[in-house]
Amino acid sequence: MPGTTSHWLRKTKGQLRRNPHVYSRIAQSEAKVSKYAGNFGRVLAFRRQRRLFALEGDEAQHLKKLRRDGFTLLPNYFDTDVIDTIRDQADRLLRDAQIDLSPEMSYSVVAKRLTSLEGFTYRELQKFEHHIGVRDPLLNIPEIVPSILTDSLLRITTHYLGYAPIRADLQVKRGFPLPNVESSLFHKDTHEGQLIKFFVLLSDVDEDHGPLLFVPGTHHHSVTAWKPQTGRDGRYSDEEIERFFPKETWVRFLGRRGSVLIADTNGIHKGPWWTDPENPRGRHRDLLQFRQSSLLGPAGPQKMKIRRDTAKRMTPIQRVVLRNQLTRVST
Ligand SMILES: O=C(O)CCC(=O)C(=O)O
Repeated sequence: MPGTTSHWLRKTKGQLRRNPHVYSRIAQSEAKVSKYAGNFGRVLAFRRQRRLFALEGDEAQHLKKLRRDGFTLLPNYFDTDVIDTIRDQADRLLRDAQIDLSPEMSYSVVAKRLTSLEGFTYRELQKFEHHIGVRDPLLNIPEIVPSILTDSLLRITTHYLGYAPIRADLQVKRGFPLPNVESSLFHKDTHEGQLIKFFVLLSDVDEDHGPLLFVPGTHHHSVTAWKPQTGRDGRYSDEEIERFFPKETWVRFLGRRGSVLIADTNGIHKGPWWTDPENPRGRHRDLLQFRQSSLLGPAGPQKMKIRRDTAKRMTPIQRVVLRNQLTRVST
């Protein structure tokens, strides 16, 4: 019975998970299987496209750092004018409650506190929801495609994976200063497949305004990276991480809007992290996130809606990365 087998497998993995020496081997093998068995055709196709994806300028250095440390920072990468245009549109859509209702953007639904976020006003959501996202961001904020999905960022991320993703998705999200729960507690996204994300700050972020924190080197599935043990909710406490990775080594993604972080979030991370949610000085944190992964993910092959005219103007690199990821819509 397939259900029983997968339950048994999950249980066994859960038990092995307590042994970092064994589990780091399992996680490393899963990453290789995901790349070379699951995506071999894509790996070969990407190798044939080396010319199109040839790295330029300092992209090779970013890729090297990303492979070594699991993250790389590009401060003040985008003009604030471009970012403000996108952020203003996002603000309008969010305040109009035009929000993404998928499970990934509805923590209250995943935690079974609610059946849906549908029907809530912005003011209501702001009081209880950890973060909310804009509905169909590529369709509703079409500037994102030419302005943010730059060939340069896509070259770095696609080289990191080694193939065009099975799934790519984009979120424009607002995190509210609420007690640190859900993704504001340390976690790994998954280790059963490969993934790479880039994050663009849409609002200025300092220590008090919900930075993302990343623990360098934890994406390699080394024995040490598997030493911290999670609680029942699959999240790690700060104290548990600190036992193995001193606080001073944690990287905080701070900076001006337009700054970019590229990170392999199979490494340990959390965000938005609030030093004092009671005293947020009235601010939320706005972030754009683009993910490329080797997995379909729990939601299955959900496609992003995009206007036909935006899709027509995509660059050859965008076409490769976003192949099979889009539903074209006439407006
Ligand atoms: O919103 C953030 O700062 C990080 C979100 C996160 O944990 C993730 O993307 O996995």
